[in-house]
Amino acid sequence: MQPERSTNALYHFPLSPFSRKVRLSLAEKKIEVQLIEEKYWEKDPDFLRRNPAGKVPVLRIGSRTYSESSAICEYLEDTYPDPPLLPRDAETRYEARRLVSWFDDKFHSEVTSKLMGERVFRKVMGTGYPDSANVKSGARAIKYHIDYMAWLLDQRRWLAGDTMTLADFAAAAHLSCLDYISDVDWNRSDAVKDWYAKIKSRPAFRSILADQIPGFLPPAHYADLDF
Ligand SMILES: N[C@@H](CCC(=O)N[C@@H](CS)C(=O)NCC(=O)O)C(=O)O
Repeated sequence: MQPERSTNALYHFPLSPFSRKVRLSLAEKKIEVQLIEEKYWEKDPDFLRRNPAGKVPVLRIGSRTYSESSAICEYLEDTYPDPPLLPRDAETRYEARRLVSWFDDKFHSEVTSKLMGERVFRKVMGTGYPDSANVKSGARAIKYHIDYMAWLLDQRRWLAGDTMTLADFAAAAHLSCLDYISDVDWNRSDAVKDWYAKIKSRPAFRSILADQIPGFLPPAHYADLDF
């Protein structure tokens, strides 16, 4: 699908955590974009022209296209600095970037790709039945990650420090995808549950809570701001 001429567009997939991180940054900075769902596994030639890596998200602003979610978020930070999503001081800025990588690399490979990959994407892409060993491994690993977040939140208001940053958006992007399929045990940590309730109630989160994936109904608490 082509965006209307001269509108900004984000080619995304609703349950892609990388797309969600960019959607949250765009919404927090009040940058309007047309959301265009891209079934990236169908490898549409127009999509591959926009991003030869064949991955979502891809952001189109005017006549330019941008790929790689963290590079996009940092570009948005440079071009739309208000509100800032990376702290000014070098230490906290480093910590925010470290945690974005933690979630997009480690959490994604140990948890999101295992649980979402098996439970959702196999069905959506038609690649067979879930591999229960992967599901078990993802379900085991998420406990450790929630405990790590609880430990961070024991010392800080937000994940990287005392202000909300891209680290919170990266984490919330992954957890919200998993929450859509009821794979987050919110009773494991009050600190993590409170943090998620805080971020989930931001106006920037609204479009994510309204996502609907045919064939997968979210649990009632998914869009409930009080859980
Ligand atoms: N490092 C990339 C990862 C993006 C990514 O892996 N997106 C997935 C969807 S969640 C994708 O498009 N995968 C297609 C592929 O790997 O071929 C980013 O941060 O944008």
